Amino acid sequence: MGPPDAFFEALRSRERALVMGVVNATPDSFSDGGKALLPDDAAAAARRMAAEGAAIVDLGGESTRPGAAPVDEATEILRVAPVLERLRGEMPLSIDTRRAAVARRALDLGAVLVNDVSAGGDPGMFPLVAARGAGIVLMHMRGDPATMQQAPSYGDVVAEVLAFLLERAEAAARAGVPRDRILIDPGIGFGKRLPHNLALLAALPRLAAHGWPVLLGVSRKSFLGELTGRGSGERRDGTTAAVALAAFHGAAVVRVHDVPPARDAVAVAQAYRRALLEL
Ligand code: HH2
Repeated sequence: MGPPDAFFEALRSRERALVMGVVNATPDSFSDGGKALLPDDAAAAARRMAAEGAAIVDLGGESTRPGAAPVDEATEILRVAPVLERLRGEMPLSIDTRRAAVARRALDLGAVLVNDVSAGGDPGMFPLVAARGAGIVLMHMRGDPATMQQAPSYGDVVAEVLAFLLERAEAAARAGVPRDRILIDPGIGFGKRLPHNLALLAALPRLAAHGWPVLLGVSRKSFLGELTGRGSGERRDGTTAAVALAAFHGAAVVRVHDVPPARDAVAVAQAYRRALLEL
């Protein structure tokens, strides 16, 4: 339980990265699709994550994995609204959507954050989030999920992603979204090949240097499979290593499917960082 602003207060006063737990009320999400399609199952998963230490739970009704087909607005709302109804007031909730209409319904039902992988692609999104005093995650994606992994290429991936994110953050602020409720996210795996993902992870301090809190989603992603040889059906424990590195290098929020190892990784990373500063 917490007041509606508990998440933003935690973000402001954080000493370590916050953990965002992922609940996908979808049949086709890449790692947990189908597990939480029933509202009671999704709500139970969210409650478990909050108990395990998630500062916020991100609920999605549309898969954005590479190659995923888009779903219509009504379907997306039908998937997420019953879950939000069940969880209202219990924990800070985020809605993972690109559509302002879905975000509106979620904010009506108590969500405090919109996780928008299109960074305000829907022209209604920024005005809505501003009018509600909610927060927004602005993520970089090249193309759209259906096509984004078809030979993405960049000149200077870090410079391009950073310029995009800074422009979107200023646009959201101009539209009236409170500046301390805007987060940026380089969008690991969204229209990026392994070298792009690694360059963006390595550039985390540079991304964070502009003052916007950085959210990072590495959980179980295919770049980890490329590095470790673990297939999509296997455990990708590389997630925990990536979370620790992200937390060490200044990520504000880590978005994960499995909260306990992320929580522990963040605790270790923070202690390590503090010890390093005291050397
Ligand atoms: N990754 C996924 C979905 N949403 N949002 C942000 N801000 N950052 C991310 O890296 C990110 C995201 C993909 O993961 P998942 O939700 O598990 O899969 P799917 O999109 O297939 O539902």
